[in-house]
Amino acid sequence: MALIGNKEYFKGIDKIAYEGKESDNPLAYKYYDADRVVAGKTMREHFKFAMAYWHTLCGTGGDPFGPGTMNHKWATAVDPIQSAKNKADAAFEFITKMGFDYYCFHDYDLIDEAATLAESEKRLAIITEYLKEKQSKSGVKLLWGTSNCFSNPRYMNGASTNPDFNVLARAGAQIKTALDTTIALGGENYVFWGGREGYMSLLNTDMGRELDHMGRFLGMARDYARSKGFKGNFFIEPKPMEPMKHQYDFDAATVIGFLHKYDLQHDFKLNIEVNHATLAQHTMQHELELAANAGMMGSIDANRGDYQNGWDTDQFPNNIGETVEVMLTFLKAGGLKGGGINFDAKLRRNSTDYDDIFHAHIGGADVFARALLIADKIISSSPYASLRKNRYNSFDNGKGKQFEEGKLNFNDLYEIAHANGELTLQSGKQELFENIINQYI
Ligand code: XLS
Ligand code: NI
Ligand code: NI
Repeated sequence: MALIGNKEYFKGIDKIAYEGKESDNPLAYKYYDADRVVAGKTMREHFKFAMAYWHTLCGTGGDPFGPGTMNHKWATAVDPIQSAKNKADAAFEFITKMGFDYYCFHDYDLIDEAATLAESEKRLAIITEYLKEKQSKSGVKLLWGTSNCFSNPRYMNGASTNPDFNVLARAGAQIKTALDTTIALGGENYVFWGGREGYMSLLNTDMGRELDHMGRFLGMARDYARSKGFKGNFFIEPKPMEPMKHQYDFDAATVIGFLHKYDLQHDFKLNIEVNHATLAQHTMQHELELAANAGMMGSIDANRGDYQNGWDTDQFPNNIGETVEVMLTFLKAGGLKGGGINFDAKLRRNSTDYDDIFHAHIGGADVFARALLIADKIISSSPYASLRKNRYNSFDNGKGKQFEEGKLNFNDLYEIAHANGELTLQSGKQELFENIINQYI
């Protein structure tokens, strides 16, 4: 396996091949066959799988009760620039070995933030040149960039929603550079996850004013990026809580309303994350349906939470039933608008071998691939689609059709109800739907 950098970090692991579901090789795909065509597109095109820089390269397994358990070989250099280059080498070796086409990052995943803004910008410019070269040699592309405006203590009260204007301005400067970096690397999208855009207590918070600030700030960021020729999508990533008690981008419905209120609906779409849906007490399919109906199903952060303790555990996806539901909505909506499937997921703290990181991503890609095959069969050869459609057939002609066309008034409904007399019950057939899904899994 030819390497782009000088050093091989994942020794003994070759490029992951598709071997089919009969294979016992743990380092092979059982379902993800990148060039296989399903529902008119290759799996590669449907998914646009991406590696998340922060979890895979920067995460070390630390938790509130103990330090990291993983001593990554690419993180040992003392010089921040050398260290960032090593990390980039490891990232591109990994992505290439997985056969993925994309990656995603926060600005300071790429290189450590320096003591001053000016020095941080210099560092980012250096690593951007290095990544450009690695992208062109490997063919790997940037799915989206983003900015970490939540870790540094200066953002403890928020970034664009901070009550101190000077912190807001500082976030603006940081995001300007993150946008420049994303544009320089040909990024296809740019993400805003409002990590600390919310409140810990309403007693000290003017929520209306903070929301107005966030709306204005996002419009300014959009205008700047467009003025620099950025043609991609802006995504908002909803999350209801954590780190804040309440985050303004609570869920898909809240964000869609926000985008319309601040006239951002033409440039912004949603990046929906499984674990965030769980935290909002929704299913992932619910969030996707809302986004798809608004024409805003932009991208997916793939992971899962823990259904027993409700934490944001960011585990790798492996639930086939849940993923089939996701893929039903995905196919019905005609796929994602500009985005892809980013594995925003991390190893468990006690998964400390290098092959664990491959097993995790292989499992994630395979559960999506298997779910795509199943959802395609359910849609194309089971009674699922027609059963669902038939529930609404009273709107397909006659008065129901006139209602949908806006040709009836409220008094018409009154007249129709009287003419109908008492109605017979129409079954929702939920168990039958559930059995069809199970039959195809
Ligand atoms: C955190 C978010 C974060 C975003 C990018 O919960 O998922 O990782 O995806 O800032
Ligand atoms: Ni998350
Ligand atoms: Ni995420």
